[in-house]
Amino acid sequence: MIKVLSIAGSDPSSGAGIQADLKVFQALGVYGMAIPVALTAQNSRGVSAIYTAGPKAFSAQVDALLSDITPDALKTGMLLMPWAVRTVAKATTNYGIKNLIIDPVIRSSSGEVLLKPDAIRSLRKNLLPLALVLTPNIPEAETLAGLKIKSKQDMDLAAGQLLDMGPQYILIKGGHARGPAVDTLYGGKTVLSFSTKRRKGDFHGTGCVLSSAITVFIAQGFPVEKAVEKAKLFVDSLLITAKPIGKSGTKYFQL
Ligand code: PXL
Repeated sequence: MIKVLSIAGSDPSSGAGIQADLKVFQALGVYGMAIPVALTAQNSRGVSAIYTAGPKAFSAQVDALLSDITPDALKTGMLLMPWAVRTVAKATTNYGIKNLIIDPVIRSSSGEVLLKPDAIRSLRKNLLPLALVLTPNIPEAETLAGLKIKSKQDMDLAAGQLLDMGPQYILIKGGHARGPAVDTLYGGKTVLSFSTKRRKGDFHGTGCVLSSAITVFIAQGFPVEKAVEKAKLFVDSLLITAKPIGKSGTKYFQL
């Protein structure tokens, strides 16, 4: 049985965070596991409060799980605190986890901080060196690389700087720019662009669902290039059928 683990925040509306990740794992036919590092209070309008699991409760979950079960791939989402980043980094090394996919969630769409500044520093220093794939959107790539991305050249430069921090692949997601949604995958010898149609509306959890799907396909043994291609197609099919479920117009995926 192929097993994948998400370490991320909880979203009770279940369009993002560990709940969305588990739905993707289920939909794609692998055994999904999840450890919440933080609880968000949120609905379709945005995040209204954030609480952490606390370092003890978090480490206890990580050690209990990983001392017994080794996932074929691990995905991280909202980590919030530096101790969470350090615990994940230690666990990845100590428990010999091979495929680490990092979705460097820094802010929610509504602007709440989901990764504190000292956690960003820890992510750069402790976690990025262990990553197989890092999946920033443009604002996250700007923050992590420390430069503004206004052109394709800037994006190439940011990707180069991020690769220097250790991940084997960087997928920069262009969904927040105008025009078609173009994501670019940078690896040691690879630069590949994936273009999909821009779908109408505001969507909740697109980044979580994409990185979870990439995680599944990598756990199943696909090379990173193929895993990203398949995950993009999966997300695009979900964008087409997404519907608003709450009082805001934000669309949620039918998973
Ligand atoms: O989509 C970013 C994200 C990830 N994880 C959790 C979230 C959000 C956005 O709100 O709440 C738990």
